[in-house]
Amino acid sequence: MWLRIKIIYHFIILLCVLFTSCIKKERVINFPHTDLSEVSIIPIPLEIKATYGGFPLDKYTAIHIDETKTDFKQVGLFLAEKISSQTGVSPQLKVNDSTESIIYINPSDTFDKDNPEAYRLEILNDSIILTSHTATGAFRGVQTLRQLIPNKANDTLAKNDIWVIPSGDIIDAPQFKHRGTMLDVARHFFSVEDVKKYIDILSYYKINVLHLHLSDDQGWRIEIKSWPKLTEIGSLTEVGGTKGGFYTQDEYSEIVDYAAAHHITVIPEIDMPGHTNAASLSYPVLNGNGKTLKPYTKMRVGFSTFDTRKDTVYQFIDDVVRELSAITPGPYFHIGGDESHVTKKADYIYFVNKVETIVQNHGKRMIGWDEIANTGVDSTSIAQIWRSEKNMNTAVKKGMKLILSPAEHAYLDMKYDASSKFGLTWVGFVPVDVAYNWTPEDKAPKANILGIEAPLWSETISTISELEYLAFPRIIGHAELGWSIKERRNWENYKKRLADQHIFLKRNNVNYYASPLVDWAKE
Ligand code: TNX
Repeated sequence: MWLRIKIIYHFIILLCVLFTSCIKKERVINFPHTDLSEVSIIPIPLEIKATYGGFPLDKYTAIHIDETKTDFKQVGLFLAEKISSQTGVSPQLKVNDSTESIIYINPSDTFDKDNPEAYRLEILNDSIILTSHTATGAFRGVQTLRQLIPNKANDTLAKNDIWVIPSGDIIDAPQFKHRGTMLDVARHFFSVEDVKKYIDILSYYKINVLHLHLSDDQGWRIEIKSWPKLTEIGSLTEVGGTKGGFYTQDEYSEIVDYAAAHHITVIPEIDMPGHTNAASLSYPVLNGNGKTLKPYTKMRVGFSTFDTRKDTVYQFIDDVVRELSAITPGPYFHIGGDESHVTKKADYIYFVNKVETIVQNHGKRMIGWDEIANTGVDSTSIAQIWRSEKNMNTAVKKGMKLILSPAEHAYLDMKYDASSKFGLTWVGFVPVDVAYNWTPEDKAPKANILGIEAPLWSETISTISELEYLAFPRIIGHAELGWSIKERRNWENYKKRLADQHIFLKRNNVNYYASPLVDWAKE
């Protein structure tokens, strides 16, 4: 029965397409057409075929929205909003008599079911058909479409501005299902508005994971209702002695919802058993390093630890994981686990195994920095590799999945070069080409690689503009590494496409570092 309704539905859509293309005399647009395969798209799609025509986007364009599927409808509304903020024309949301060109957002039951983010974009001279199995796939396709809209109207026909989108066929899907970035809001706090702005730009490049580092020695950043002193005391500080801050649970949910609307999953991280000075300062019962607790606002870490043999500590962790998991729809919980230099080895192993059970009891899958591979974790937990190849190999032997964040390529907090105003240098400089020129798919057996993540630690940055300076443009290359297969990637070609991002970044007031390695386009 359902199948029959679906077949009829698709048949009606097909008839509509045929009908509109028959009754409307196809508009002949006399602009020089761009070759679709020459447009600067990042990440570069899997397949692009140019057909050397053009789709006229103007005030007579409509977006055909399937009203029965709310998630696809949201994608259509998102596209309408972005078109109107970029061009000033608002596409019609219903096909009517004045419609001359139509963008179909087309849910398909059969299209690439195995890859929920796959999409196809067929650009014809009077219609664009965006097809995908899921709304997430459609959302990714919308980002590609946004990148195809020329920055300026190609011309004006009888006072009608027209943006010509080059015609052709794009078939696309990501190589990794996890393409993330981590933001450290513990060393310096960033407001909900800052995080939302970051999400806007990340989603344009098809990043789909935002990992929030919510606690560290210098500050605790998330309201936990059963342990209120974490925010009353632990949130007050940050690096350098300025005033910290925290998200209420409502504010955290606002970030999670905003990310979800951009098809981005949020992963919360509570770093432990080390990196816990702010938590122990709030509740000294948790402390395991035997030292007098003081607020900490410097950068060096590795001195703090929870008392891993105390029941109260596990009661505390259970409450934190429970409250945070309840407001986190994504499947993961990150427990940190790095640089626990003053936790005895046996205590560390005991601790990680107990916390793994707590995380699983709250319905989440555990992620930890690569050190956790040296404990009895089970194969469902995930190791985030930042430093140690040895730990990576141990994790692979255990059958664990990996998130790759090798500092020498993926760390967004490293200085680009000697001119960088912000950033650290412990792994050396990470210029824009070094950030791009590595091959994650060759680092470990592909079956073990869940994906990649570029961390942005915030010891040296405290404003959104400084955040942007370190993140952009390196995160854009990282987005391509996560999405596009190595056969499609090439620095010389990427560099030209990156140069063209200047206009988008400028329009969105993003303070990127104009690296001299790139010949930035002039407007
Ligand atoms: C190492 S990467 C850390 C962080 C620092 C970062 C600075 C990792 C798991 N731990 O605590 O902020 O270096 O680059």
